[in-house]
Amino acid sequence: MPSEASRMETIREKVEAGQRLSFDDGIALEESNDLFALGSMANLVRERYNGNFGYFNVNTHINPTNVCVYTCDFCAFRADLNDPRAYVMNQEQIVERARQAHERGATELHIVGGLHHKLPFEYYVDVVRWIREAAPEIHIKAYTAVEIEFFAKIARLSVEEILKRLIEAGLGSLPGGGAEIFHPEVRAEICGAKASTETWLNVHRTAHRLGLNSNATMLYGHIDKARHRIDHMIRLRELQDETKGFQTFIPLAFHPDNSRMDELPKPSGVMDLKTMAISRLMLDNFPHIKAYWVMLGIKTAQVALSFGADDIDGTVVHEKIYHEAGAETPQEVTVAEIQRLITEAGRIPVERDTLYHRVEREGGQWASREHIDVVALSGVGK
Ligand code: V47
Ligand code: SF4
Repeated sequence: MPSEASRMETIREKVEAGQRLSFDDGIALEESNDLFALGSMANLVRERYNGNFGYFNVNTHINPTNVCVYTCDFCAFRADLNDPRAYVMNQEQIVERARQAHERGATELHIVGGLHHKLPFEYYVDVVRWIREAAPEIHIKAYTAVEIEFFAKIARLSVEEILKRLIEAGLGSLPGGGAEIFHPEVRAEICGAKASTETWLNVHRTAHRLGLNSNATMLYGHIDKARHRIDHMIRLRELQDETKGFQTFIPLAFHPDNSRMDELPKPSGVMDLKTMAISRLMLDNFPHIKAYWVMLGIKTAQVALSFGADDIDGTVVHEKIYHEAGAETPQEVTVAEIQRLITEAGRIPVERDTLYHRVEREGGQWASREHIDVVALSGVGK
């Protein structure tokens, strides 16, 4: 059995040569506590793809309803139909939120919610249409693969038909939620009832075929083990080889408060940075890795810019899913604050839109300019 040092040296040689890392390499990275080695290798790949840029965007969240037929063990956001916390946003509230976002100069609305027992599919189409009509220039990144598959069930339509209806209403891309952990040992345990791994991957495959880009997430730091996380990344990497439709991978740190797993501790700072670095190293065909400051905390997200991450998400506003689960981060950070955090981390802040076009602002107006080119992905990591 080679020593840890020699296993890490072999991996470093592969990373420097742009070669793909195997499942066993991933496990070796997970077993290493050499945070500097992990960080420096991840940084190499990060700079190869994204140079010294640190991306952010100006966005707002909408969670149209918290009522959910599913009962994922980690979720503190969901409510039963008759729960006093239960809500469904109406047209006026959605339109008001879109107007506020427009006034703040947001380029993106991020929409994720519960799967309501009684609302028809038409409601979810209307949400997209209301926003499109109220704020036509804002990109609508809406509905996880779990929601898409639920719509297909309630509307008795195929996933492709659902996506086409939403695109027609104004959908611009899919967020990465609902992936959790793909490995059946964990998925069955924490969220067995909702869309299976195969369904999640197939929704994204279909979305990519229809021309939508999407993101992917992984919920870590609960009952997951190293082998589950590496398996998760490899499944995503394989789909990305096939479609090239993923933009960003977002490792989501588990927040236990108010969930049915509240006896578990939060993932540590070391785990957060290791997971970020390993994601960058394993997902060699993903252009971007996001350090989502809302769940990581602003300080860790800033440090993560040297551990493989090139993006820290947006100004956010109105985040509910993590704040219900005990996130102590603020509800919003200003553009000036985000720019300062990125600059202080030694990176060049670049405002991007959802599809990674550079955003330029003049007075109260903004415009998306050229696509920010990352190194051509073809051939890297093969
Ligand atoms: O799938 C729920 C997670 C996800 C908890 O695409 C929790 O840019 C931690 O889709 N602790 C939904 N995580 C959020 C989502 C997302 C988030 C950020 C960026 C993007 C993007 C998409 O939230 C769920 C689940 O994995 N989640 N509860 C919790 N207690
Ligand atoms: Fe429902 Fe999503 Fe919460 Fe699961 S994570 S219970 S699907 S809202």
